[in-house]
Amino acid sequence: MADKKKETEEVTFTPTGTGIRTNGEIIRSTELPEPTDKKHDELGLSDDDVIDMYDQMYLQRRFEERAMQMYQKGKFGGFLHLYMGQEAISTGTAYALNDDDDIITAYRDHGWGLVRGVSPKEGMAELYGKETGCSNGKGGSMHFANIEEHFWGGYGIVGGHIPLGGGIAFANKYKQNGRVTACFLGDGAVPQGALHETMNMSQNWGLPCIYAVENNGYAMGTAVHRHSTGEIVDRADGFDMKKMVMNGMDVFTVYEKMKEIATDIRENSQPWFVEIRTYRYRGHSMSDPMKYRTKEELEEYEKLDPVERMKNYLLDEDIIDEDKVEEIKSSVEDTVMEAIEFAEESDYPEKEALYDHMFAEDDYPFHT
Ligand SMILES: Cc1ncc(C[n+]2csc(CCOP(=O)(O)OP(=O)(O)O)c2C)c(N)n1
Repeated sequence: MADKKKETEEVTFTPTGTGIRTNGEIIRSTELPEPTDKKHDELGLSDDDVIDMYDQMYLQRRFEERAMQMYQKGKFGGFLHLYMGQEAISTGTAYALNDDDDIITAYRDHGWGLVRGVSPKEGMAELYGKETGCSNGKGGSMHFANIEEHFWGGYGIVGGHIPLGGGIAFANKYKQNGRVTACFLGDGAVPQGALHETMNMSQNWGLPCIYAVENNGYAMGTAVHRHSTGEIVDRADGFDMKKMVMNGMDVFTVYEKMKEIATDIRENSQPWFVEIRTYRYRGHSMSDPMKYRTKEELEEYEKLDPVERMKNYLLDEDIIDEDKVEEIKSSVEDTVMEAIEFAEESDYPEKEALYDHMFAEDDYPFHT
């Protein structure tokens, strides 16, 4: 008779990386590296630049806070993945790259759209499914895009856009136009084969691409340490790719490091793999009760809020005063409220427009 299987005494697949230790210490889902100690002028940024960066970060935050309210009021439906907490990454990157460098990301894309020229009106209308939206109301939250400004959009299939990012980088190299592609993905996309296949060919062909993971601690409700083994950034080693980990709660850090990486890519035409550690304040989408993390953990990260951090920097350095902060906030609020009005007054797309922009060929066989 076969030996009875030995019972396991210890359950080894419980969540790690979240919770509170018995000594009261909070275990963060993601440990943040130190931010840069450089001031804005040492990074080559003017006072106007940093005011503008704050304005942009606050716009991203307020746009989503209002979008969330409108969703809760039932003004629109579908998915709504909020980027709140991660605004330093979109803002720092967009300011570090050239305007014609290409950016592509997954479905948590509102901040990326706004920083790459999707107007709040076009963004809000897209959430509402209206024809005036940036994707004519047919994409919604997951499909913000602005190809004129080299933002190739949000994609809903986890990892599905990564080969597209590699393809854009391939095209740029082929055309020798000096452009860098920044392909952003969530930590949940790291174990996807598409990333590894793309990294392999990118290193082989020396593609000018940054593969940047926004490690916000969770993939839906699964803590990063439960879905990925080892350090994410070390995935680069298997491909002999250059790598870096950075603090994504500080916009100056993202700006500084992304600029250095883009310069290196332009000089050497070699890809980079980057892990940007951050935190998402809201649930995965709107129906997520967030039971997988403690409120203490959330509060820890709220103390590091990137938008507040930027505001405090501007005040501490006497770049702006409290009155100016209020002026910026109220102007952003007006812009967002106008966007809501615009979205509500816009029309839904016509039925006949259903297949427009879906296929490259006008007479694609399924059109009938
Ligand atoms: C191929 C595929 N598998 C599963 C899903 C369902 N899904 C949607 S989002 C998500 C989690 C992704 O998390 P992460 O990449 O960390 O991004 P985040 O939501 O944290 O920004 C999953 C599993 C999907 N959209 N596509």
